[in-house]
Amino acid sequence: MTVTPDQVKARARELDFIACGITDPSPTAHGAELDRWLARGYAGTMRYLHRQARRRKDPRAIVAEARAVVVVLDNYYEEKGERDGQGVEGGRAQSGPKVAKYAQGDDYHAVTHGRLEKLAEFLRQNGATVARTYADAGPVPERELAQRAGLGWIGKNTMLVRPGVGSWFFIGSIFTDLALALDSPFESDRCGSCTRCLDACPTGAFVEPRVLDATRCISYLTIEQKGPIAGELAGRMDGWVFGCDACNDVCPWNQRFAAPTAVEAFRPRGHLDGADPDFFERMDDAEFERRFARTPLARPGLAGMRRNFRAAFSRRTDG
Ligand code: B12
Ligand code: SF4
Ligand code: SF4
Repeated sequence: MTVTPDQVKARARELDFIACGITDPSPTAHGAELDRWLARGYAGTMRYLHRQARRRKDPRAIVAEARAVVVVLDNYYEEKGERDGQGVEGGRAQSGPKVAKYAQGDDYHAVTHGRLEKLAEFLRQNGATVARTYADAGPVPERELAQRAGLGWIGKNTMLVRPGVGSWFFIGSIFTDLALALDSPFESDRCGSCTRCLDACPTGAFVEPRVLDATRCISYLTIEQKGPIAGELAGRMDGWVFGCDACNDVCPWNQRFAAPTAVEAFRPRGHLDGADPDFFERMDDAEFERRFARTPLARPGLAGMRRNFRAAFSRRTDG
């Protein structure tokens, strides 16, 4: 049985993925950048990125039998979010808690992964004996594979940006032994002279265009890092309590092209509607578990969310 790339892409569209491209698992062109990034300590406590480096640089080592990688984009954008209606102005500190858009709906890992599995099943029905799925988990250099599959360019904020779409999407991939025809890489850089994302970062986390010191990124500080948030950074969090959207919000490609997701499960659930600064201080473990176990907020846990609220509501002291 054979399947064409067009049939795979049509199935991806039926599953509400907004784009699909195909590349191979050959070594990435930017392995040296990854080594330099890790050596400079920009991964902080994300030790898994060091452990996965060899496979990120050479994706053939991820799934030995793979001959092609099917890459999909999963739009999570929704205009109405928890941060709307709370007087967010010019990205400055506000009184309400701000949750990054990608985390306002159901747990995205499950939502993207479930539909990715259906696409993998389609490949199996059409002759694949290997069709392994990855979405934000595993040693996959997702943005580079997506760029190579023709889906967009890597912007100065390090996001994969797609013309006519922007960057409000997750990336998923399927490593398969099907020999599918490959797409051409997306070669141009559409950022031009724009530097909006670099200028907008509240913590100054960009060392240079396309190089992010993750240890200064609010997303890392509120989700990945354990332990306290250093005072110098805590004072700059601008009300973000889980993740951060500042370098995506200002991107002209998002401002012009973002369109609401067709995936119901990504719609905002109002996890923190009406939450005041003491919201988590009053809560015990049982209540946190009951209300947040199936949301992205479960990752930092109750202690982490208390820490995030304290930091996000603290004031900057260095002017
Ligand atoms: C670790 C991680 C983080 C870290 C570090 C982020 C970073 N920029 O490195 C932290 C916790 C800070 C983070 C934050 C966020 N993340 Co994150 N994160 C990842 C993860 C797991 C690994 C990324 C990684 O390897 N970083 C190491 C650096 C060195 O690699 P890289 O940024 O991919 O850069 C490579 C290329 O850019 C290339 N390169 C360098 N220069 C050039 C130049 C050119 C021209 C080209 C072509 C390539 C190239 O070389 C690098 C090495 O391979 C990926 C999932 C995955 N498996 O890839 C998700 C992922 C990148 N994150 C994602 C998201 C959504 C976010 C947030 C928006 C969430 C939020 N709202 O808070 C923020 C955005 C912050 C930002 N500006 O990046 C999405 C991005 C989707 C997209 N449109 O690009 C991903 C792909 C998850 C997913 N499956 O959807 N994240
Ligand atoms: S997510 Fe926020 S803190 Fe992180 S790099 Fe982007 S603007 Fe800076
Ligand atoms: S804000 Fe400007 S520089 Fe940054 S990713 Fe978007 S277009 Fe590129």
